[in-house]
Amino acid sequence: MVEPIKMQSREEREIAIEAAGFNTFLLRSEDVYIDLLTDSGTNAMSDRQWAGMLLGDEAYAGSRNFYRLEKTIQNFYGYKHVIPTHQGRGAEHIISRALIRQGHFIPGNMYFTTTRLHQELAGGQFVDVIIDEAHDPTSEHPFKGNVSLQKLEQLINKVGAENIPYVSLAGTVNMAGGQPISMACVKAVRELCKPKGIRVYLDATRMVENSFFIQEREEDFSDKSIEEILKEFCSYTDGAWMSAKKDSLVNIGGWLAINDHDVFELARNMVVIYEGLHTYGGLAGRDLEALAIGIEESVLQEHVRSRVDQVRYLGNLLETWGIPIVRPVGGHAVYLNAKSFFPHIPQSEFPAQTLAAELYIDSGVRSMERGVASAGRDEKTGEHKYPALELTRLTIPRRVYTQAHMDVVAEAVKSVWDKRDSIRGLKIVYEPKYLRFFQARFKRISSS
Ligand code: P70
Repeated sequence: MVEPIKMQSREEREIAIEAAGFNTFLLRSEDVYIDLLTDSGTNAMSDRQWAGMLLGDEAYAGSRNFYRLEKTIQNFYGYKHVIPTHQGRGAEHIISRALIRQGHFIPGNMYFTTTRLHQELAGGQFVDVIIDEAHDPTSEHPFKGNVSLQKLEQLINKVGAENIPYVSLAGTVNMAGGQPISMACVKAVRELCKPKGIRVYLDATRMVENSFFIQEREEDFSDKSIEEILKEFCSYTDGAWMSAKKDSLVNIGGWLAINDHDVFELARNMVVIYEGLHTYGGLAGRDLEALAIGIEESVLQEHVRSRVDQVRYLGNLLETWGIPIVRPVGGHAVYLNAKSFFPHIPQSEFPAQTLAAELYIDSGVRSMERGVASAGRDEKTGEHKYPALELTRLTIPRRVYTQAHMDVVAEAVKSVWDKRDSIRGLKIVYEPKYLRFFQARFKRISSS
């Protein structure tokens, strides 16, 4: 799909960002020139996917498209049972409610906002067991998404295996900068957990891109296909939830896949309360069809390589100009290190939020904060949680932008970089209780 984009004046953008409370989530899409807010649901569908949309079987129950999707997920991801959901968080909700009880602990390779919230709402507490290198934007570790087995083992010894319903693993860890987890690591997690009866569940949202990094960086995988690597990785886990809006190249959709029949039955029962019947899960038949086709296209070598290389192209350009980004460049986005970008803005004044707002004002490029605003507040003290990483994410939709767009984006970032010393931070003036970054409003801190 091709869409006309509009370039506005700086004055118009100043007005738009003020009206949006300096929050890029509150901008109108019409006011954006190049939209790098997210790679979620913003991918361009192929001719085959659009053709598939016309083959929607919109029966309430037992749609043909569901059976095709079920088979495709079984083929490519290898899980036994499949439940469609409207998107990723619908699946997170169900798996969390099905397995987590009050007082449970859920270890994982760094939090993700919606995942952690659903785990907490179900009565659990998320515990970060990612390796230390993940919190260091300059570390060149090839698998910064890896779990620290030592941290995981310590937690198990401390709280007891019976209080850990599952380990929550994610492919290309979003909040760490799109960093992959290795095959050796998932195997080791499996070996540690299996004898203790702890399940391993996977956030498969960007597991295809993770598989590409395994192929590129891990010994013994360079001659394996993305498809083979994906399936092997999933085989060390008991199930997965998925936001299909990313890897799978659709505008909407998700799923939950589970090997254990009892857990599957429970989840399949819950889906009818919250999403829809278990053969559509809040999606239309045509959406299920586009998703099944998207999965097949998503694992193609040339597609994944050109996608990840485009992200790296942008990252490399910024690096040649000395602009601080998270190293190595991740799978779906370039993450600007806002702490180094604006050393004069304390974290309490939202450097990453400031950078996202300034980039928009300067050039109309929309990005997303991934720092203190995203981390939220500590339940007990009410204080901001201050994450080590304070990042502004330039997220690249799949099959949408060209290399020329990347050049424009890089120059836009450079332009803010060149005047960074004159930029002041923000204060928060409104915040909702849940996932505040989506709807919070900010004001500029005045110079006096
Ligand atoms: C993004 C989107 C969604 C997402 C994810 C991972 C690793 C689950 C989900 C939820 C959208 C988003 C969500 C929260 C905050 C900001 C942006 N990520 N797991 O842009 O899936 O959105 O389909 O419910 O990245 O990174 P869904």
